[in-house]
Amino acid sequence: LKYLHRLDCTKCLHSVRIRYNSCSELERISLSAVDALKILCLSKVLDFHHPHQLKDGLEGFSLDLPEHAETLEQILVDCRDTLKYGVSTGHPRFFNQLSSGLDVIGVAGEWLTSTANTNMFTYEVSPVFILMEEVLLKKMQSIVGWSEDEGDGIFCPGGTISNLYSILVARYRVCPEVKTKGMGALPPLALFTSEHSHYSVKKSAAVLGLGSESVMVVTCDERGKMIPAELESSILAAKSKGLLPFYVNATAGTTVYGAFDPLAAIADICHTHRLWMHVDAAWGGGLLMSDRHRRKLQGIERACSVTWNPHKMMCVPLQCSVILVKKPGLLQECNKLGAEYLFQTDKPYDVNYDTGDKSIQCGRHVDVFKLWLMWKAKGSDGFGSQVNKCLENAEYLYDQLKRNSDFQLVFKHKPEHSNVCFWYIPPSLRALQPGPDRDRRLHEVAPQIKGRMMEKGSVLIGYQPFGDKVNFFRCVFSNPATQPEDIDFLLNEIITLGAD
Ligand code: ABU
Repeated sequence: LKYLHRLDCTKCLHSVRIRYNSCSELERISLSAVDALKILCLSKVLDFHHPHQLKDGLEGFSLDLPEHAETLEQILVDCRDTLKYGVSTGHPRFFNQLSSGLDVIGVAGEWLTSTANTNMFTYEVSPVFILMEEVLLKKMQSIVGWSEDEGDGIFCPGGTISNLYSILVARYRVCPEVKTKGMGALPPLALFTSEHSHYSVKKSAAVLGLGSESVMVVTCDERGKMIPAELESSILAAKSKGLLPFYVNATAGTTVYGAFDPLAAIADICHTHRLWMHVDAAWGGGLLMSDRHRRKLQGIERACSVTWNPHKMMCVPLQCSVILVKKPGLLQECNKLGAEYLFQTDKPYDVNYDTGDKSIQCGRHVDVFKLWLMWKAKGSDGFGSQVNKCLENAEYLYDQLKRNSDFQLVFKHKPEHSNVCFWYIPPSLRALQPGPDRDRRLHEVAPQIKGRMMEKGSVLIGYQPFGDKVNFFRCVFSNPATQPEDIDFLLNEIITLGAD
């Protein structure tokens, strides 16, 4: 290939690059490149409508169910409109959620999974998928750093359920009678997690009958990392109140700041107090795939259990989440009920492969195939490159924000993960002194800009308050299709939409 030509859109920051050998070839390719550019420029992240508008029906799109079958043409229109009025989470300018992107191999995997239309409870009906699950779990356990004879686990519906499993199994370990006798068999328990951890820890404690107040919230540093000395004193305080500490959740990649708790120091404390150490790496687990970034999870190998969501940083289509448990057999012991109609012991094959009784579900969706297929298509190093690309994007945004005084970073450190948190300071607020009045007005900026963004549909980013910090934007990168031009577009869009 001799030459490279770049076509830029005059209205936005999109560009396409064309490789060509001759002038006539450039002319020919340019026409289709212009078309591609137009599609990119015109395609929206979302075409927002309020619930009442969608419920009332829009231009031939009705949610109502008919008495009689619709025509094939109408069915196709229904499909098109379902996507049209939804949100394009695969768009390179969708920065709203930890899971984004659209991997074609993953989509193919999901199609095949639906075609197979089977259930993960027994080898009898899912022989290939059950073995794929075993292979993937082993691979992920070895990446975590567990030895060949350690490790168990199961794919389950999302990080919250994975975290719930970790508490369930940890509780069973300290008091196996809870399975048959219930909460009456338990002393008052205490569990520990950081103030920046995911709300699923408290939710799981509530669901499991421990109560959300049994969760002790440990203070973090300015960067959002759990402070080990605070954990230690929290454990001692709980003991002095007559509670029995049994479980610590450390987070590898917090939801808002993308912080990594100091896993090795937390593991030391868990060892001293004989506590179950869980690592919620739902978001940060993907960094284990990158030679450049996996050191941020140093100490994860000492965990008793790990949550890891490939549907986040590895861009696997939703849903794809695992709970890994270091001690083999514990999951099965904790959850097994041995329903005789399903888990017969006299089947004509090794019934250890009827893994469904490890689960708290009966029917279980096949989430393994798309991940297995993507791993085949990319290799471990392909996932590593994707992760590196997303973190490079975060660093690019961080650098842009640092040099633009219209923006203010929520914490000054370089991002450890792909989360970048910042305020936009509109012209009307720039002269105000820091204080309650400025805070009150700044709190309204992100939601107002986001509302305008949703109406326009050109880009989407999340915001939230945190602790004493008023609403700020959180930009996250998990879509390797995002380019620096998309990040420039985001910042320009915020400036444009927030000009007043
Ligand atoms: N744990 C769910 C992540 C939510 C989010 O995308 O921010």
